[in-house]
Amino acid sequence: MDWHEAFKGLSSDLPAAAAEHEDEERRGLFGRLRENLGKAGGALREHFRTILFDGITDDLWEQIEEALIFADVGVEATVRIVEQLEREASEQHLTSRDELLGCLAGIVARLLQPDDPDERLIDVSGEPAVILVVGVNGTGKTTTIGKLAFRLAELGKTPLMVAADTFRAAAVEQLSEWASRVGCEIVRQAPGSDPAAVVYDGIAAARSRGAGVVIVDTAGRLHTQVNLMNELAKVRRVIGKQIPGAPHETLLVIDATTGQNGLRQAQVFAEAVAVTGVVLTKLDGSAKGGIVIAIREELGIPIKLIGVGERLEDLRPFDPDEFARALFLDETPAGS
Ligand SMILES: Nc1nc2c(ncn2[C@@H]2O[C@H](COP(=O)(O)OP(=O)(O)OP(=O)(O)O)[C@@H](O)[C@H]2O)c(=O)[nH]1
Ligand SMILES: [Mg+2]
Repeated sequence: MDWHEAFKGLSSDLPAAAAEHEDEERRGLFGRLRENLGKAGGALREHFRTILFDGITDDLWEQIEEALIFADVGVEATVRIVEQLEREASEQHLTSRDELLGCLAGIVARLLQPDDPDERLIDVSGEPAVILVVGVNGTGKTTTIGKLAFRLAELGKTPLMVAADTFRAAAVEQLSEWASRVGCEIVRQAPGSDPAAVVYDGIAAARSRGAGVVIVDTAGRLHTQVNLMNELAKVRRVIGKQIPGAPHETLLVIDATTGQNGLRQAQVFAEAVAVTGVVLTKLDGSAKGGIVIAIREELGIPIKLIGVGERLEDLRPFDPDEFARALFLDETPAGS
């Protein structure tokens, strides 16, 4: 999936620079993505390598189950996936490792496919559109905002960042740095200010300056910190009062390396602030990647973006087929 297909509400005329970039990406960066994602899939693929695919036995299904649970897929989803695999393997008389893994990748890809294809788009059709970015400390919120603003600017939108993380001393500076790298505006106040007030200013500024997408950075908080979760709900209300229907997106950033804990975070954040999508970061690290399946299966929240590195370019729209292949298969994906 290309970047211009990742958003709802973009002008259909893609700026020339972006078109060129996407073309280059299709040719060159795909390999890099594969390489980065490959690390996420690596642990799981390695695990599969230790399984002896020596005929279809109960032992084989058990080992596949173990591998999926090891990869953070979650027990319920694992059981469903392996049942389906057993069914398809028997119907199609699959026996070899390649056939079974191919089938498994297909099952997982279908499972990750949203019922409505529009569901995984990021809605930037509002004027301005407001994207609220939330999550636990250190998951990659600020970095993701930098990367997202970069893509939006490239696609002809005018992003404006709002530094509503007034809590951590260096947070405003960190976001300002991203804003200057991207070349977009930022609205900020002194550290310690009320985040809701900064957001209020930010939206007013976006309106008066004609910025198309307001991206709001928030302080990291544990899902167990009730006061901070209430603060987030307040920020959300303030946004909604200024622009009915906003925030148009509330993106929850989850660090893929934290495994199943990400599921619990997603649950609590979704209850507090109506999360519209998940950004899964650090898939280039030691993550095992299966948490994507658990979040989708158990919470039904679409995964919208994945972070595969620390550079401006290292954010990708989530593509279920590509992801499933990277998790299970050694092959290079088609089209690269
Ligand atoms: N390898 C890798 N590192 C990432 C990715 N996304 C973010 N990081 C790194 O994770 C660290 C934390 O990122 P931040 O963007 O500051 O995270 P945050 O959620 O804003 O953190 P707080 O504001 O403190 O809650 C930084 O060192 C980032 O470079 C990713 O996709 N891959
Ligand atoms: Mg931050």
